[in-house]
Amino acid sequence: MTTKELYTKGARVWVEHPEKVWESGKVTADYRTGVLIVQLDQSGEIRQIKIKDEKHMPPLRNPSLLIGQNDLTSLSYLHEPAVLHNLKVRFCDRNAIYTYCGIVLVAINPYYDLPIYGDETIMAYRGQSMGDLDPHIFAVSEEAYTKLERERRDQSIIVSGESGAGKTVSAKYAMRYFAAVGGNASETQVERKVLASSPIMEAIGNAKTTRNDNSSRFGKFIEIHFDNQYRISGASMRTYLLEKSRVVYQSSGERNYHIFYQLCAAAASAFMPELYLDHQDSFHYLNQGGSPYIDGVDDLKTFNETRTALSTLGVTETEQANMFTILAAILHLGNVEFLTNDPDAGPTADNEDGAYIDSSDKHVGRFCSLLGISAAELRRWLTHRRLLSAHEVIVSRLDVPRAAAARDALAKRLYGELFSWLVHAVNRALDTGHAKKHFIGVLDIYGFETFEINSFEQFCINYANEKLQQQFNSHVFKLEQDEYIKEEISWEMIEFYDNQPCIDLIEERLGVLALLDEECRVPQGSDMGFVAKLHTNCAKYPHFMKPRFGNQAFIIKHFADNVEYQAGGFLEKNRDTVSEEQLECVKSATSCRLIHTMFAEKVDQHQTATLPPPSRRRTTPSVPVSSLTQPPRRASGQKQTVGAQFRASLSALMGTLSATTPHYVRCIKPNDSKTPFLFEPARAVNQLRACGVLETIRISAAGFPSRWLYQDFFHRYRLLCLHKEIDRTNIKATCGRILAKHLKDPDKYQFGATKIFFRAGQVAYLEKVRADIQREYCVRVQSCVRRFV
Ligand code: AD9
Ligand code: MG
Repeated sequence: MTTKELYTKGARVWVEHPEKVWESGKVTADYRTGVLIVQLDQSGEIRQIKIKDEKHMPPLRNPSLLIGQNDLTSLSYLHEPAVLHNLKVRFCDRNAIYTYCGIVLVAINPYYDLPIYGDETIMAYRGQSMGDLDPHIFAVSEEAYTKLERERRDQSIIVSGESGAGKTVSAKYAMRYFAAVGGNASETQVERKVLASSPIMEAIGNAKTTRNDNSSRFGKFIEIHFDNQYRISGASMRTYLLEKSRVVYQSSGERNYHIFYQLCAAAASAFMPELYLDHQDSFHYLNQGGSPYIDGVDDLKTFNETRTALSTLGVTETEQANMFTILAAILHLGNVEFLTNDPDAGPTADNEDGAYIDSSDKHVGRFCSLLGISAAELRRWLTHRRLLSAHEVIVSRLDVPRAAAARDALAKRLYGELFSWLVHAVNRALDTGHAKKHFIGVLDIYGFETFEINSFEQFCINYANEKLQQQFNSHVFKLEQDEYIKEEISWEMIEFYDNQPCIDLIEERLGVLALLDEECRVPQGSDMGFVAKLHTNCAKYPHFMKPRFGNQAFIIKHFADNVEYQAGGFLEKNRDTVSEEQLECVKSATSCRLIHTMFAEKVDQHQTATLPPPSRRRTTPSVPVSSLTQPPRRASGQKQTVGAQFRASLSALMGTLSATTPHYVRCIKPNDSKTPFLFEPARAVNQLRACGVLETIRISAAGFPSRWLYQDFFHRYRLLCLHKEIDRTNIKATCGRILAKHLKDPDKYQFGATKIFFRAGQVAYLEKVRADIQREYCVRVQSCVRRFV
């Protein structure tokens, strides 16, 4: 069909709109060259649209038959407005939050508790194939479970989307599905433990942010293991890059990790008075955001749930008490204040910039008495550092900003170690000692992020998303093209948008990560030095850009968006170092055994991710072992930078995922006010663009996005041929006759073994022809009736 034939009077089109993104209209006069006249549906306004290039005509609307379909690939026109409109109709008019987009399940956050997650719904999906029931996270989970059985190949469910889009909720429902269908009701009750791991991880790894009251500040991949009978036999979890900076700093409106507020709420009801806890607002590490409560959340109640979950996972009372001691100690550490001069001696020439702690500071004392360490030693090393020169050891006093930074680094390290230990404890509980035969992995990782100010955390998060997008692209293309091969249609393999060049910019020998590590190694390395190195070495990469102003930032052109990163703090965050002297103090603790276990195990979250699953690490699962008495495992070799560890853990994750059959869930956040069923097109479209859903659709559009079984096609379009052209013994040939008559260009479709494959737009055209024939038929019948009457 030519452009002129498509854009005739009455054709329905989409026109760009600044807020609605797209609005619908009708062509009021047949298209001649250069101008298209459109009347907008809602306002009635007439628009003259200048057409500079016929490749960029306003997109055509799909016939109404196709609107609201379960699967977006059944749309004839697979462009952005069509996708957006279809999702909106389903979401707003039908409260349908799930839609398939080919192999991707799109889930729009309803901010409303729908009655669609009960056990009866689980049972309804059990044993059904994906297309038979409405799209649902349970349908995807069922598909993964049956594929595991049928293909005996490990599966994964990869959940993505921006903050607050519903990833964690979706991941939890998927796990609940597996627990229900794969539970073995044995005394190990591993499925109960799998579910109990969520409240624990949320207590220590989730926090209120401006975007989400329960935002996960780490990534996680949970493997649910199955035995030969496809019953759950155990599980394991890997975590990725916890946002440790939150322990010491929160932006306005945000909170620290939930567990701290839970603990303070418990302390208010006289829980463990020996922790010297007080109202949360009295702690510097908890009050910076100025927003200590969460609507609808009772921190005390959640604290009790956290404790129950800890007990379910076999974390003993002593271990729990030790955990709370460390958490309380961190809060007291945060309240240690540094003064600019010695309150006892008064300012002197050589110490006027130095940091001092007032002798009456009760928080140092509390920190030390909680852990059982020497207060004098700690006081000394909170305000001094040791420098090794060629001939001597110099001890110098820190200035106040440096002392505060060192104190914060210690708090972050303590929390990070506690987090890792808990991950380890969860793994210990989920490891039943049975060898895993198969697994289904559920990945709930932070989505692509871009803020006003983007730092090292955003860089890592976006790098992870680049890797996932690459994995997604290659899989989608592979799957699509495999189907063409299976159906034996003639097909020239197509190239797809490959984001490898962006990954090269980050990973290559002189790429961002390597240059950052190099700058961290040089003695006088600085954030500015790092940016300068980037600007010299990376200009040759097409995905690198220098900002127009300033020299403290760099831009990476990610697949989802261009992001400007401020280099300030990159080095410190990548090094993640703590004063050795302070660490030694902490390690000398006599009242908290968990400290020794934590540091002895030496599993920080990045290393956890690259370690083999616990089932292969430990061999004595039948006797419950307190991790306080577990033998220490020391990491060998030099400390890796955070960037290097993250890179290794992502590479291990990609290796794991590529050995599985993946199932993708893309979560969409439809508005920022958390209003139930409010769909803001501009918000939704940004996410669809960023998470690659439209890209997937474009991939489909390059190929044959619509497909019909021969029988189904014949059923719908038999009107398009004469009675004598129908051969019921050979439906395929009949379909061929219909198509030869109406689609003159043979490139627009292909005959496969069981299906006909159509290029984008063809089904819409056939629908139009069918509607015209029907109308003509009606007119003829009416005139016959009139004549007869
Ligand atoms: V983040 O990247 O961790 O900040 P997530 O994980 O994508 O984010 P989350 O799953 O925590 O978002 O969802 C945010 C909130 O949306 C939840 O606390 C619920 O209040 C709400 N939500 C999400 N999905 C659903 C749902 N299927 N039904 C009802 C939902 N509410
Ligand atoms: Mg989350």
